[in-house]
Amino acid sequence: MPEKDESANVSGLRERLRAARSVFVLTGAGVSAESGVPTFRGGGQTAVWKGMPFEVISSAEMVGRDLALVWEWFDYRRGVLRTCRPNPAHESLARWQTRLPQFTLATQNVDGLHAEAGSRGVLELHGNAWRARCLDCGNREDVREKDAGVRPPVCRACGGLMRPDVVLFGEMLPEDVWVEAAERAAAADVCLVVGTSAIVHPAAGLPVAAKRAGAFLVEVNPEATPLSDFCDLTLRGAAGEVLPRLDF
Ligand code: BV8
Ligand code: ZN
Repeated sequence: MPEKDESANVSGLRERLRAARSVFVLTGAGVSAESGVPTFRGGGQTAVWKGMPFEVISSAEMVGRDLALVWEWFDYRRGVLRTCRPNPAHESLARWQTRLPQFTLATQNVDGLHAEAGSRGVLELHGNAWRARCLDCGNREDVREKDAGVRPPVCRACGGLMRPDVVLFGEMLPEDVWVEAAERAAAADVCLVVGTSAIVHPAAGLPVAAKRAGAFLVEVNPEATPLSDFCDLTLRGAAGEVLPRLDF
């Protein structure tokens, strides 16, 4: 797309955001790519760990079969995340929240970088890798407060075994978070989809619901996705470069 149109689109969208009553943003691994967080599907490959595709190791079935291995996988993920800081894309979204009457940020990411950038009330559709949840009483604790040598960690409320507080494949999303996300998506007049391959459901259904409810749908992604043809505007670029240009 010629540069002129691109900048016209960007300034047009900036005006639309400035005038928006309600904005809904859905993010995926791509928004954290410039922070050094590996994506799951880059260049057509699916992330594999110890020979297992991530959909296998990150599955409810694996928690039942080998909880220790699931902890090893998330200990590895946290090891990578420990060196990652929010990038300009996270920072822009945190700023937008302070300038809009109704702004909702829903993420598929479990890295906690949106909150670290200052975003409040982030809807963590797939949970958070820094939290553990008790299999018996459901008590939640910050993994950084637990003895890293004890795996699986033990619940300080009831002594039960704990699991990563993330939504694994085959598991339902947290009801309250999902209902709020679906409501806000359907009420948005502008919906941005940033850095997601839009393959994993039901999260990928949110922008579709927003569009069906009348939202102006925008995709920010260097690559096309199954959502692209459904969008009113696609901005082909890196989130850390495109979002700051949309600051209003
Ligand atoms: C469920 C936490 C109900 C754990 C995750 C309907 C159709 C088909 C399948 C299903 C369906 N409904 C349900 C399913 C099954 C399944 C599913 O969707 N499977 C897929 C693989 C087809 N869904 C589920 O299992 C869900 N639960 O349905 O429960 C139920 C329950 C019981 C019984 C019956 C039904 C639960 C799904 C949640 C799983 N947990 N994460 C963990 O992190 O390990 S999913 C995980 O993978 C992420 O959270 C995220 O959702 C997904 C990865 O996608 P992305 O984030 O988009 O990342 P990806 O790498 O794929 O893409 C990155 C994109 O960024 C690319 O497009 C790239 O071009 C772009 N990019 C790169 N750099 C940049 C960039 N963009 C901008 N800037 C850059 N710099
Ligand atoms: Zn407990």
